[in-house]
Amino acid sequence: MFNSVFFEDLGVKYPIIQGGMAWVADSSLASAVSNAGGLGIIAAANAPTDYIRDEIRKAKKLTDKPFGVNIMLLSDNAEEIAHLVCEEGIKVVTTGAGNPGKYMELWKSHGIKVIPVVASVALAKRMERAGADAVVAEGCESGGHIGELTTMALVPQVVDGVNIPVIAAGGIGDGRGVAAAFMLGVQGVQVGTRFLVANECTIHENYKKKILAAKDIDSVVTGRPTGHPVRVLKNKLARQFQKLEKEHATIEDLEELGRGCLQKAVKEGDIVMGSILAGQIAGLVKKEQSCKEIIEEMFNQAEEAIIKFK
Ligand code: TUI
Repeated sequence: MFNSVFFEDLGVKYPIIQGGMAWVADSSLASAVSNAGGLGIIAAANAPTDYIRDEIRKAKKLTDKPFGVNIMLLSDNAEEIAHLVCEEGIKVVTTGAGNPGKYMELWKSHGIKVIPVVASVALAKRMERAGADAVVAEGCESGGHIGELTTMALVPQVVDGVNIPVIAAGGIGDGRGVAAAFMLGVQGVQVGTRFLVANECTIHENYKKKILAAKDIDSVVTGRPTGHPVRVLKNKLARQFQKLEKEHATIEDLEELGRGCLQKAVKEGDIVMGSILAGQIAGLVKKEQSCKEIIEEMFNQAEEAIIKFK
């Protein structure tokens, strides 16, 4: 039912992209998603270039299906990663937290499909003009760095604003969300939070437990004063951020507090003083499953949701 020419051309069975979650989306998760018929993504985040090269090479051994790399444009080594994906013959690049316009020609000349993640119609249009193959329209229900608009408001406006395929992201955690997104006119969905608890996701057990225990109102946005709003689950660190922000702390102090906090949560399982990036849909995520089970369940449920209205 959810046939998408864009994903078929990529050789991807289900129109689903796994979110490029910083320090989470490694070769294990990306290859499992790709093997399950979705499009797995390795997140470059602000990791060292050599580490990302190793992850790409590991993923190539773990899957013969296409997978992509997400480039976080605020990273100091974004330019190096932009060249690395060309050297490694990566087929799909997604980008986040900025405008990838300056790399577009390079990637197109290497036959890479470019899918920028956007949070506004204006950037979607700019990306289309620059040669993007599709865009992910990401609402502020998402975890991590976010824009201003909700998925429900952003996605149909981006669909109307561009002629390239649009993929919806933000707040999609089960088949009902997939079905709803397709009603808005998209060709696919991007899912992050649900994959945090996938069996093949290598994050610390404490992080997974925190997601599984989350309620609807357990996420909060910090970082607005720095110009980089980030959605995280509430904990002591998030409360300290909110306190400093209320006191109009300097950007340096806020950045100092946040340094290394994501890795603290992901690797060490520090869920008190680590950053637990997650979307608002965390409250819906109640069980650990394989990527195959997650994807098949989502699309079966989406079909059922739509059949109900026929
Ligand atoms: O990028 C993401 N999600 C992320 S990146 C990240 S690492 C990070 N940590 C702390 C601060 C900043 C980054 C964690 N999660 N999602 C895609 C996304 N892109 N959401 C919003 C945007 C975005 C926002 C503004 C894209 C472009 C933009 O403006 C660019 C322009 O020139 O208009």
